[in-house]
Amino acid sequence: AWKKHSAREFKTKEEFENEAVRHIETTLARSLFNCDEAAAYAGTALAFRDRLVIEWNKTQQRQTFADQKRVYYLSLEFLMGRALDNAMLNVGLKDVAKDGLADLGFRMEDIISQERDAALGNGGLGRLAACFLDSLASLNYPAWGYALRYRYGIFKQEIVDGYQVEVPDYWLDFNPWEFPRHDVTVDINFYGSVSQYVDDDGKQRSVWDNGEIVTAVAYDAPIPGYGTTTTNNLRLWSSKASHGEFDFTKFNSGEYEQSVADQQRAETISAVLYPNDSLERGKELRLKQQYFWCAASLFDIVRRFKKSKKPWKDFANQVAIQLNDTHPTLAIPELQRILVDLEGLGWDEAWTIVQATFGYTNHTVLPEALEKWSVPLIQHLLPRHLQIIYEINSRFLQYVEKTFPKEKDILGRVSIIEESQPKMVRMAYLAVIGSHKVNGVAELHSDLIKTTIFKDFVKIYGPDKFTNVTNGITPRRWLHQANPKLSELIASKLGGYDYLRDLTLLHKLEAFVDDKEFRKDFQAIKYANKVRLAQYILEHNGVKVNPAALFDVQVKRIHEYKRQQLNIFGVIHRYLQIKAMSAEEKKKVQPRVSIFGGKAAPGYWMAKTVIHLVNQVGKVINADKEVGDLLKVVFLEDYNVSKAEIIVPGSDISEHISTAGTEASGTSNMKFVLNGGLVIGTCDGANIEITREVGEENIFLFGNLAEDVEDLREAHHKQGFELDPLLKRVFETIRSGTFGDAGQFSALVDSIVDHGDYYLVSDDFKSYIDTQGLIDQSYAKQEEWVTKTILSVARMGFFSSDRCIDEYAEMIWNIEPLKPEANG
Ligand code: 26Q
Repeated sequence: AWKKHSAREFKTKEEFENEAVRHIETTLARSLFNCDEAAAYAGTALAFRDRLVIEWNKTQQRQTFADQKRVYYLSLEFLMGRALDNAMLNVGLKDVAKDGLADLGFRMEDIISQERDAALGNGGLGRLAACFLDSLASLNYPAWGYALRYRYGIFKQEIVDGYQVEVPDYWLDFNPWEFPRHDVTVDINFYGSVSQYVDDDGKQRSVWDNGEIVTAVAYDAPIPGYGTTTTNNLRLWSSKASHGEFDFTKFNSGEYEQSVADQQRAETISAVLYPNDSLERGKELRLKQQYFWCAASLFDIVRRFKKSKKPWKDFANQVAIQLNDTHPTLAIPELQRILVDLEGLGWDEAWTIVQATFGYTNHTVLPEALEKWSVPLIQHLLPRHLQIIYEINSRFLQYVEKTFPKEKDILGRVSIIEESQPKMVRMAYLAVIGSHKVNGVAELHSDLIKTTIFKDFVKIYGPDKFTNVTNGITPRRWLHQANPKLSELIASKLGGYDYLRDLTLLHKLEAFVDDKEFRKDFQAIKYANKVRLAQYILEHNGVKVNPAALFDVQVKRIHEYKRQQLNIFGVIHRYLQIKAMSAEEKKKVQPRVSIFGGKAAPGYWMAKTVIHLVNQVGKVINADKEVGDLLKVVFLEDYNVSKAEIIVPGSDISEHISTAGTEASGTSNMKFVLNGGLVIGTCDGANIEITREVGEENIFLFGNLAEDVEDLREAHHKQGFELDPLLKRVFETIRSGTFGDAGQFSALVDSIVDHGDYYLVSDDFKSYIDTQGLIDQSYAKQEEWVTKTILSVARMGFFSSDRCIDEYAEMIWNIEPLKPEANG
């Protein structure tokens, strides 16, 4: 008889050492003689992995037997970062491992940094999905994530001569956190044709076949919760040639190359994450990725449902599927196809199930970022789905016509098909029509989608279909893991770590705002985190910065709408001011370090120009003896999750300065404030709600409001506009060649001077500069500053992704937690 399991539940450092060593010697077949940091990492990871696996199996079994509704989070991106630290903190044995590693001669930080980031995402949307997984598990919701197992994550960024260079991120050499499930496969069809026939009951039916088949193989990763044994599943699909496809006749008859080429073509589907976070239209491979992933995930979900032997009418009581942006929208026609073509349900019966199953989260209002696919491309790749999309559209338009008979233009406006040349499928409209709820990610954003891109749909469906769920972040990674000293200090005041599971408890910190000891400790922790960041900057940029200076950070994807150009123009302005000062005046200047980081999409020239300018400006300013420590400018290479964990706690002020109305939410703003930093920001995205929570005296807001943006842009075009005089001086400096050949930066300057300044850099410049001045003054009054930061931390409870997940569970998914038994 099989023993139930052989759990190796180490509790002491000796037991941990035994487990780690056993793994190094047997699982890895390595001698302890040459146990380097990589081996120590592997041994530690495998020891903790064993702990997760046991709870993972129990959780999955419990969820299967519980027979209650599950949520499936479909996201093409999960920006997970590293897993070991998270696993150790969740299991609750990080200190034990630390002591054990010390016995073996290793430092915990060195071992943790051996792990490569799982960088399966671009930025905010992908990291949000990762925070959601953490909260879903921590709150005991039965939930799965589904995505692709990209062989290459987001590229690694190198800065060479001030320019971004992209290097492939092959991350799978050693990944102890994934479990291949070679027995869990799904065959996915592409291309081919549709034929109609009449079935035995006289019903008209469609079949899609004669296409090309690619096999999806499941790879699973455990997602442990904090303070619970619930361990959920993240399932990633990898593509490979199907057995039917890999043609052995070809193989044997000497067409070896062709047969290997076919195999490689199949594997290409899951090869690489697309590095654009604003759309690059029309790439067939991207559409193939989307369908491959949606079809494999839905097959898996339906297969699981069918095992329960429940009738189809129960499907949406068992299954909630959340669409993270429009990337998984093909799941809608795919489920309709499964129900109608394969399971024989009637159209209306199936459609009711589809709508009740899906929820759609929108992350942008920028028109250029709304996904569209050409009708000929879908026709070619997914002929049956195109028919289904047309049928969905025609029934929808009939309804609209009946309901609004007097409105002639509405049909063209809301049609899923854009009547362009070629015709395009508007994925966001399909997602709205196929879901029962649509949500934006911050209040302003949710209001904006209702009055702009989805205005007609609010009229058609009523306002209740549209809702808001303001984004959040997991306090486990973004406070406890990234800033253990602050987490510990807070716990010492609040009587333990309960606040990590209920972040609203942070409000109790307000009582300590005047506590001298606490203030001193709080300040010392910020200083220590700045020292650590300064060391990092010295090591990686060769620039020595003073930890006592004000650290001003802007780290995020590089985008014109996020306005890193506004920041660097502001830095140049500051430089010009310092250069014009007498020695006496210089003494009054608040020293600053301007820290930039972020990747540009490889084909986004304007973004790459911004990176180049930042580097050139840094080169000039950092070498200028007249400036010295008063101003330093650094660009941190290859910004990613694990680097954010060092950068975020080391910031005094961070910049969230998008043109009002363009940043759906932003989530790093929340991370910075939670770590005792303040924000300079526009009235955009979640900045508005952060202001409401922390109080407007604790945030530095500036710039035009969203409601004025349209008028300003129109005025630019009709009347032209007067360039802000301070900005003009900045441009003259750039044009004079101070930062190298001015021609290199002309596109950037011209987009403002000659092409209408779409992102309102000039309109907001004065207000930005003035606000930076206020920040200098406020920072100089350290006691006032510390009060602001403590009160802000105390008021950040709302921005936990736990609150966010509870809102989704209640308003959109209608699911309940499934707690492990008390002894489980
Ligand atoms: C789509 C089609 C083809 C290729 C790429 C894409 C693509 C990929 C990623 C489009 C967009 C993205 C990512 C978008 C994103 O990160 N949006 C951010 O989402 C955050 C979480 O809600 C918000 O906080 C940010 O405001 C929003 O910009």
